[in-house]
Amino acid sequence: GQTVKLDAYSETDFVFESVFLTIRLFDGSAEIESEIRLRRREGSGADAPLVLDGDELTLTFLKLDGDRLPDADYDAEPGGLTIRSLPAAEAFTLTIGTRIVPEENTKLMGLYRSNGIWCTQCEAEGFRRITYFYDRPDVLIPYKVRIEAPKVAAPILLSNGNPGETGDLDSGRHFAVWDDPFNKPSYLFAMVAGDLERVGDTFRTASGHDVTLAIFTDKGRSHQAGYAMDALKRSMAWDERRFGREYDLDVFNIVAISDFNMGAMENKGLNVFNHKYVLLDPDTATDQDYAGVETVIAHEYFHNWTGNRITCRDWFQLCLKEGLTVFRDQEFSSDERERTVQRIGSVRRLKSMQFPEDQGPLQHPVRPSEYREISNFYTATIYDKGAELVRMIATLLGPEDFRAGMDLYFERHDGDAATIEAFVKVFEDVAGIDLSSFALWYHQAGTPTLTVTEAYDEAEDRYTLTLAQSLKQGAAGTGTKPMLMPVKIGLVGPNGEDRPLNPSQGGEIREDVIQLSEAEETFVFDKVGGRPYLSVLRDFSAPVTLDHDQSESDRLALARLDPNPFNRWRILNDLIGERLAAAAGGTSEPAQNPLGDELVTAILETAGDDRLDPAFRAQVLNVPADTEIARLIGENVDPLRVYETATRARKTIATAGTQVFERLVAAAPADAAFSPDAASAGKRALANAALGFATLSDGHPDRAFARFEKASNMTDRQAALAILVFRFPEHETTHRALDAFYARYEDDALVLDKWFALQAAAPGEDTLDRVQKLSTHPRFTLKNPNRARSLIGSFAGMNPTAFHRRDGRGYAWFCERLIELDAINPQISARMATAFRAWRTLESERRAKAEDALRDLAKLPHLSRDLRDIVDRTLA
Ligand code: HT7
Ligand code: ZN
Repeated sequence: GQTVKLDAYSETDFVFESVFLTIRLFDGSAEIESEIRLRRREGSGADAPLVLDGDELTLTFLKLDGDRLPDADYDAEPGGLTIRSLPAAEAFTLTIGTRIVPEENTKLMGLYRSNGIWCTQCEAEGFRRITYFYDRPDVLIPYKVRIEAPKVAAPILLSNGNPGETGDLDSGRHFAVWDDPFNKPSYLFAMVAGDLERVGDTFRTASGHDVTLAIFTDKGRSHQAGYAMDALKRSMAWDERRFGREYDLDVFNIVAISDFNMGAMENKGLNVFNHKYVLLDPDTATDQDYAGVETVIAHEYFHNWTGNRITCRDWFQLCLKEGLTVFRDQEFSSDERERTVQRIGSVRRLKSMQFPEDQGPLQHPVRPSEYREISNFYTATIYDKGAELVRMIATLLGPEDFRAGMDLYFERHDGDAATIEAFVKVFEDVAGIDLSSFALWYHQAGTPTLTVTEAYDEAEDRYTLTLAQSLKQGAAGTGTKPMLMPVKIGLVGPNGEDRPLNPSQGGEIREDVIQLSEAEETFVFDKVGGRPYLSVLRDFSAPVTLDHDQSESDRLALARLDPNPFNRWRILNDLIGERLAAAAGGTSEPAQNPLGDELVTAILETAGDDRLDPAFRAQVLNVPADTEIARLIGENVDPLRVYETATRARKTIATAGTQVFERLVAAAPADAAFSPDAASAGKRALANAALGFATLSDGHPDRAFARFEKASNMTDRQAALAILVFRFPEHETTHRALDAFYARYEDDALVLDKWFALQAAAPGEDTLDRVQKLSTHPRFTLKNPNRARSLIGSFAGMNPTAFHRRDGRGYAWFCERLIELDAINPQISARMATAFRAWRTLESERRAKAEDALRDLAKLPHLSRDLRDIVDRTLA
């Protein structure tokens, strides 16, 4: 495939002014008529042809100002349309007819059918699978859409913008017209037609405009859309409060679809969602699912301003909308829930998903400069590191200047297809500062290391702090210059008080933020009042790896004293990670207690401290994932040894904390009434973590099974089932629970996904045999992305012990599925293949087997461009 390069950007030769689409839906095919008003761009050659994008298209006719074009004037291929001899100066109308087969569209890009419903997914390059077009984000025009469809199969007809005329046609058909007054790029086009159920509501904007809200679901599921509607209204109100952004159309529609490649899509006025992020009730969804729905609803809604009103000039600017919108949804969740716990969740995600990407073969900068397949760039780096960069700007500027910068961004760029440079510039302008060394964060790939050195001179009562930053060259081969970063610190006294931060040398510290810009900077604090404990990188103020040789006693003191609650968690979590990595990375028999007694005591003290938020305590008990420990080890990783070491540590915590865990389990009745709020969810999280430890120490499944049976909600039911499946995979009790779960939920696709996913994630090499068997289950299919992810994705991405089996059978089986999947849906196969990204860090036997598997894949002639891109980059 061809590589697309940032510096090859140029404007289109023709300027599109508007488009009128007529979409005629039939069983078995769809006819599209696209009437585009356009003219040649001034300055582009008078004889330059019009070159339009297409993908697997069939042209049915082509007209210029109403007359058919002679065959000699154009070339129509499935992959593009080139038209010659077009008018030199005046505007004209092209009408393009195409025919497609939505029923055969298994890639789920463009127009496809899901469960009988016609729906579209156009980002990034799906519109070209519907009609020939300038399918690029810098072509912004108003769209008018007329949908015609059979009335029985599709009583509901939706598109972007505001609703217009509707009416009946012959042969049991009808039509609806939609008008979107806002200029938009093709990737934000959407259309849905089907027999859908509707939940309605209204929202009055701050300026008094009434908006009609609706969520459309499959028949019989609308009662599960109430929480999503509530989250939508809270998102709308929050964006007015926090960013002064109001909604701008008369209607806002959401449709829940069961076959969807990603989480959701922010099409203007018509968001299309994976139904996983809409449909919920306590009996079928966990607290994590509730939080996920809230986040995704908010995220897509926030895109209306950051993405739609201001979009991207080209796909290299993807983080302009994604990083910024993730930052906004994270802030929303922090305001709606509990800030520290939310921040812990975001940092965990960053470290478990983005850090490995940034430190491995798939490394790329937040603003890449080239790609082969853009769908492979919807990554943790673009989204999550992109959000961290916005967060750093907010931290560096402070809340007032940050808000002023955002206001200026909206004012200056409303209606634009903008760039990262334009985004950074608004903050330079409002704050009157030069952010060029900060802007390097967008271009330099990799996780910088922040090295911290401290010295205390007792005689002078002088404390010296040196911060140094460094960045290693990685796979992306980008620069390694020092970058401006905010380092939030505190000097903590023995009673947990923050001391003043007035350095006599090193420059001013505003509030608690050091603006580190050099490779190394030293700060001297005089008369500090005794040796302080250094609390550094508070709230994870920069996405770096911390290298801080701090004594265990200082760290354990901070774990108790630090006024910054995030750092109390981080310090314990880092200590656990380091200890486990040291024990699992060595070759000698790991110590009986790899954590050490004092750390275990500190963990238990926090977990048992009723003055602290239960959700926070649950996070302390959630020891770093095996993949995080593997990343910390860095080379010659044996995933089985990592798992065994982590299990040994969990057992030590369980044994030492029997009383704490017994008390916590007893305090949470299994049949308590359910409320999805964050405080109630936190209590369940703590109780279920405690149940896991209690089961580890008593060593039999009865208690988990009893809880499974009595549970009044899916959070507790799934947590108990996970304990059974993970700890006692072959026990008769576990089979009983799995069968009961299946019998209860076999017709609920989203819950059945959980049943597949749990079994695929059960640690141990034997899981492969069970997963193989499950892949022949009548309810298993590779065609539905959620189902494919639940079994295959969960196996390869969440189960290092089974996927990385020493004999290589895990890889062999996975690759066979990958090839099957690739013929159906390349975006999903490519994403799943990233499970190989850490292959070079494995011990030699597994490394060789993984490399063989990847090289065998690379040799196949018919891989999709998506999968080939990932395989080639992983091997490079
Ligand atoms: N902006 C949306 C991206 C998306 C997407 C990309 C590629 C293929 C399928 C897709 N579905 C949605 C999602 C978001 O970030 O809001
Ligand atoms: Zn997004």
